[in-house]
Amino acid sequence: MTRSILILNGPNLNLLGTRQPEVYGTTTLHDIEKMCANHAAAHGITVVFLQSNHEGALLDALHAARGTHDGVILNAGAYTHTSIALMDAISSIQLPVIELHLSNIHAREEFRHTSYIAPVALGQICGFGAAGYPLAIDALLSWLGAADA
Ligand code: CA2
Repeated sequence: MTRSILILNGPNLNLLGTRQPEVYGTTTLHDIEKMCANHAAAHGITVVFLQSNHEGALLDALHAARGTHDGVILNAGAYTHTSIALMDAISSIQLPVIELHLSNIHAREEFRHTSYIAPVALGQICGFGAAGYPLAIDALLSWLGAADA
């Protein structure tokens, strides 16, 4: 069966490439979506790319991922640092979730050092800008391959 990965992006990430290029770069979320689609095609897998500014919509997408996708790449944006609800959802869906950030959250303000996602994620990729997305796809595919073996 063709593997399927959900790539979920949280609040304000729709603004990528339009503001704060010194922090987040000039690549837009649409560019990242195309990059992920190309990467997925090269690996013969399916990716579904979603963005929402609403915590509930992100929760619904995580719940729906169970039985639909093999794993999730999640850039939860600022909800990373606040959302116990997202943490609980990740714990409950029994899917591998990679936490992703464009910036190195550990090198930024103290409040960004706390992640409610990290304790329930498979792992975390941060600080590599848009390149982190294909890296996360590779990491997830590698983990899924090892889990199958
Ligand atoms: O580095 C990341 O990917 C973050 O998840 C981005 C979040 C931030 O709250 C996290 O601490 C780290 C913010 C996304 C906001 O993106 C914008 C992009 C352009 C202009 C304004 C906001």
